[in-house]
Amino acid sequence: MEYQSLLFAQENGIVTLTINREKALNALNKYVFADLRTFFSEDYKKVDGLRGVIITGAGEKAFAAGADIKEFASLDKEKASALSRNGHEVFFLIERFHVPVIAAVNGFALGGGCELTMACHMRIAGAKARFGQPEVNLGIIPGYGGTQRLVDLIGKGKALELLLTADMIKADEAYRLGLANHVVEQGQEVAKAKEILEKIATKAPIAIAKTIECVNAHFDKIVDGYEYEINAFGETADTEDFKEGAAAFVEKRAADFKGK
Ligand code: DAK
Repeated sequence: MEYQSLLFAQENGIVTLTINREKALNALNKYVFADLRTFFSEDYKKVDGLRGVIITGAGEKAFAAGADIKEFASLDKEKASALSRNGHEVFFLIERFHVPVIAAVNGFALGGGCELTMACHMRIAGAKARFGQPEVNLGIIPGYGGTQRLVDLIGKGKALELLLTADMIKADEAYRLGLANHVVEQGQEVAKAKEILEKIATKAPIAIAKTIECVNAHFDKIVDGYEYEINAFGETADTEDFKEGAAAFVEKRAADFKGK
């Protein structure tokens, strides 16, 4: 698959998307958003046996140092809101994706870059990763879900501190706060993400997809997450994979899940 601002690679059902704007520290411009939308709404269907996606940044310095400041500097209110809505739609596609998406954070993840990591299901931080929401330095607020997902991930008090001070935090602090799932040696972020995705790939695909849906339901202000889980549980119990999983347990062998 060919993209303007993303590099695409796949191996054993695991896709790696690399934001490829190294000279601009992988700042998220309209092409990055368009490419992410294309992959997460359409192109993923072309990947045989897709079991996980990794998003990372090109080079050694940045995951993504924000939305592209040069692109949004001259927007009026309507255009800015439209752009924000577009970003939200793309990030919801990622957050609601049916297979796990992991951000391999290889450097700066600031503003829109930090928001992108938070739309992913997990974050693996390299030792040089830096997270922050510096929007108030520019006279704006986060426009791609940062005021919401940061609170969900680290709690109101710490989220407000980061959002209001615009402080950048290091990988260890992100781990301590629960923003990063793991901190690894610099350069090992993608490898760690692959290790996690390969483990998940041995589980039943429908159960994985339903688990993601249920956890997202917890944060949905309209949906009752408990009701959602009750229904989703019924659906997983009605799959061939559940029969296979139970049989494999009794027969003391590894399950061979088919995603049915
Ligand atoms: N956008 C565009 N270019 C960027 C960029 C960004 N966010 N960040 C870095 N670059 C470019 C720099 O301009 C520079 O380009 P040249 O001058 O070489 O052409 C190149 O990347 C290298 O950057 P530096 O020379 O600054 O590198 P340093 O190592 O000295 O510093 C840094 C690294 C990450 C500390 C620094 O680059 C920095 O402070 N970058 C900006 C961080 C930041 O404030 N990011 C934006 C956060 S606000 C919206 C929705 C959402 C948002 C906005 C609007 N709407 C719906 C309208 C979200 C906004 C944000 O993300």
